[in-house]
Amino acid sequence: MRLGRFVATAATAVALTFTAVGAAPTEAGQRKDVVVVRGDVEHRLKLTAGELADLPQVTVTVKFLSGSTPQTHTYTGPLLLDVIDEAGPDFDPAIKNDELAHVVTATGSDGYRATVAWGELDPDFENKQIVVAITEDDVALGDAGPRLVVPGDARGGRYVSDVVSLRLVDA
Ligand SMILES: Nc1nc2c(c(=O)[nH]1)N[C@H]1C(S)=C(S)[C@@H](COP(=O)(O)O)O[C@H]1N2
Ligand SMILES: [Mo]
Repeated sequence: MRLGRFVATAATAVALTFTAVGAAPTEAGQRKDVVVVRGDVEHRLKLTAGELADLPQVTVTVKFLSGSTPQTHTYTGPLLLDVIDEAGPDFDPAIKNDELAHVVTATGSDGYRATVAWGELDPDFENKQIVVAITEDDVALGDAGPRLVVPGDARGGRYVSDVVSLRLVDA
């Protein structure tokens, strides 16, 4: 086989591997160590774990059920609010409380998604300390990737692991 043909075949195999994981290609194809902040923002951002670590850090200790197993963990990382603020939320001042009609959807590298409402994290409303965690129990998440932490949730469903995308959406 000619080398060119071999390379083309290998590239096809890689492409098929990517589509096989089931996530939207644009998100499954993101580099594992970067979180993209996108949607209704003034400038799309790509943040590494190092850049997440440069934002003000908060620490939260949370309990949630993973299936039927109770979990207690301490997480550190920036507030989701500060991460989105870095990208500049594009709220319309002409629309009354436009921010309260927005949500943030977190997507994991496996395509798993969960959404929080802006009113949950806004200091003028629930002011929940929703965190984009970069450490769990004092260990860097590193290759495991950042994790969305939603204090108060009884179940772990919104604790999206290996977050690759945070999208601000007008719901
Ligand atoms: N990326 C990703 N994150 C995820 C999930 C998933 O399938 N993919 N499952 C969620 C569910 S349903 C639960 S209960 C918790 C489980 O967290 P644990 O694996 O740390 O126990 O992860 C959440 N985060
Ligand atoms: Mo779950």
